Amino acid sequence: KVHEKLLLTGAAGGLGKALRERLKANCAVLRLSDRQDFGAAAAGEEVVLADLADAEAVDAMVKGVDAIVHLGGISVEGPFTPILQANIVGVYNLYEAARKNGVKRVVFASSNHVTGFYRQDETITADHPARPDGLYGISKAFGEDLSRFYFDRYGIETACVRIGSSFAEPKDRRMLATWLSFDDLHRLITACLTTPALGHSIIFGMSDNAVTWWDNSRARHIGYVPQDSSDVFRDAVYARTGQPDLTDPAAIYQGGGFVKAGPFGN
Ligand code: NAI
Ligand code: 15L
Repeated sequence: KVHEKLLLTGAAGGLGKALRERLKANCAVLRLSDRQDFGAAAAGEEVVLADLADAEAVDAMVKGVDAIVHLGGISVEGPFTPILQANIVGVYNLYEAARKNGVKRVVFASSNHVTGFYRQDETITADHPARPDGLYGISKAFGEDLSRFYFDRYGIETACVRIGSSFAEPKDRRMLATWLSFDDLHRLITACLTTPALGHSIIFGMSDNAVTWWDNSRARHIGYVPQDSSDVFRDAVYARTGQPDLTDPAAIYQGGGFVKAGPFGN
């Protein structure tokens, strides 16, 4: 077990639930956090409830851990204020707490929506400029920039994992390109936590899908080798979904339906 105490934020969410058991292999103690109650700690776990917008609570959540897997936050497009509080103020509070408490490595759940306005007929690398497809994608781009600053200024290493679509199975045709299995997500996080020199890195979180829009050649040093593929679901997904309207922005851009969400109020 590489880590003595590992913090997982967003533990009550979809990916938090999927990772709770899997991440126990990575650490002696897994500290789980969310703002909503998700039950008691089991053996080898600690539970610390905290709202990411509350700097004091975030400091207490981070104290004593040696690495962080940061999944907590608003995970879809929507009104600005909750995104501002959870994803922008929240990620600042997290890195300030990491700095004050000497945490040296973070895996940050970024999103493909940082680059959602690239087209589905182009392949991009981590060197392509951000093209967020909404307020949510912008908040994740902020997290990527903030974590780069904390690396340059304070030496805190971060992997920004631009997760594609991490669900039990791909739900639609777009997700055949963007799908990341839960086991591959765990493999990817493990690679980020254990690679000797992480630096500040951006990696697209995807399984070994035949069709892809993302090239991870800039992240070879992380040593992530996906073992699952959406390809086994292809026939079933095609059978239950119709031919997409190729003039629909949701079928043109990588971000899918997110590119036409909103506008939202505050
Ligand atoms: P989710 O919405 O199921 O879980 C997010 C968790 O964060 C929730 O349990 C929620 O209570 C918590 N949270 C929200 N605001 C908070 C706050 N202010 N303080 C403390 N906790 C707060 O999302 P999911 O699918 O589990 O995603 C986890 C992370 O991965 C998110 O950051 C999301 O943006 C990112 N991601 C997920 C993808 C996916 O396919 N599941 C794709 C791309 C990114
Ligand atoms: C995300 O960033 C969301 O958190 C997730 O719920 C999915 O919608 C995913 O992107 C996606 O693009 O499929």
